[in-house]
Amino acid sequence: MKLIIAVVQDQDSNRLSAALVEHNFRATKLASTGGFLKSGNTTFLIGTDDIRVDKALQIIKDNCQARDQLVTPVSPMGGNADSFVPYPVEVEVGGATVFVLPIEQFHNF
Ligand code: 2BA
Repeated sequence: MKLIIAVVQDQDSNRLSAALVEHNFRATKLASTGGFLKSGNTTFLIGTDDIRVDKALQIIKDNCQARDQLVTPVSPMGGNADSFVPYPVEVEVGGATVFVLPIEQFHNF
């Protein structure tokens, strides 16, 4: 058995949730925050049999899209901030960041 941890954008979370249910996957959604952008994202915990991992990854891939997001850098620490112009920088936020972990034990009491 494996635990899939998938960090996805909030905009994709409902669609992904529905697709997982439709394909009979069990999942838990957690509200999370990206360390870099400090904006909300959604983390899915999906416990599944080894043979269904590829199917789950395909569903995640099909339902999550990469998007560009503008980030405005904070002013520099120290030095003269008068000449600092905080130009927004565009970063591409991935469709999904996925980790697949082995599960030692699974209990559903
Ligand atoms: P954030 O940390 O808010 O990152 C959002 C996007 O900002 C990233 O997209 C990446 O394109 C960019 N970024 C992140 N750190 C950066 C840095 N130090 N310098 C320049 N650009 C940077 P993704 O890589 O697709 O990540 C989307 C979200 O997935 C992340 O949101 C974070 O919540 C999670 N994530 C990504 N990699 C992770 C990891 N290794 N461990 C845990 N969570 C991760």
